[in-house]
Amino acid sequence: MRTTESRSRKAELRTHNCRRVGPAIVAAAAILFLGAAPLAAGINLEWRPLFQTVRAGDQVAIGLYAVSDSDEDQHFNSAQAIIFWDPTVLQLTGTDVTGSIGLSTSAFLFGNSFGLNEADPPADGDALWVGMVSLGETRPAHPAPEGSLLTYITFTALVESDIEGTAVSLVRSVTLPGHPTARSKVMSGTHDALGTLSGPAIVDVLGMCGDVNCDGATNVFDIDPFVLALVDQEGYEAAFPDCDYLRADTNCDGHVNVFDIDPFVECLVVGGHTCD
Ligand SMILES: [Ca+2]
Ligand SMILES: [Ca+2]
Ligand SMILES: [Ca+2]
Repeated sequence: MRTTESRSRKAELRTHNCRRVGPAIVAAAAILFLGAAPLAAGINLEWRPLFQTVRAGDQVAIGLYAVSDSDEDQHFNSAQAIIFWDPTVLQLTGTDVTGSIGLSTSAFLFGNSFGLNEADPPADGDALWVGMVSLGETRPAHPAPEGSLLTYITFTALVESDIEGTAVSLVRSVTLPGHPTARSKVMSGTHDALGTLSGPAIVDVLGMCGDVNCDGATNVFDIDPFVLALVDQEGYEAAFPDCDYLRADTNCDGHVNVFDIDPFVECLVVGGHTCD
């Protein structure tokens, strides 16, 4: 069960998010860079989430960028990235190359020899993405901060995430039982030019708007729980011990009160109300 402190922090987070979130959009993402810089020039792989805060049911798109670690463009002809995520929170749906630098292939190739892509699309929290340009061609990895968008990796947010958000990670190598070792790579000719991998992309998934009884849908069955939360927090928490009381905070100001009634009705009637 969540503590009062964590609820309070969540309220702060929501309030913070609400100030700057359009329809489930946050412009910037906190990206941590891990690992020592390579000795030779390299091409780094870096996450840049398109949206950092979403609601359950929303689409999630995380940009995968190739970033030259020198002041000059570096060229490559293919790349692959091992991706880990929490499949109970996010469902991988595929890739989207809209606005990318143009790859002839951007895919999770089903049944690859490393055992990572066990389904199409992979569903168990680990996958190997492969990107290739046409034979004989190369693409530039621009220096930071521009970088080069390889592809978006797309997910559907299934459920509300923990207070810390849910992490989507880039992994340098992994060995699954009975399979050869898979490695993330950026191939420049026959040379692997991979530099560093960025830290995890963190996506904060908020509960579905107006789903105050936590059954995954917003409908008339949420009305009584909403009213209960409004008038009797303890009663609500006793009746719905696994639900976050702040689900009733439909205007995302960190409090549950009469000012949440109109936004709740909006959630109920039109669905998908977001805090903007
Ligand atoms: Ca897998
Ligand atoms: Ca509900
Ligand atoms: Ca409120």
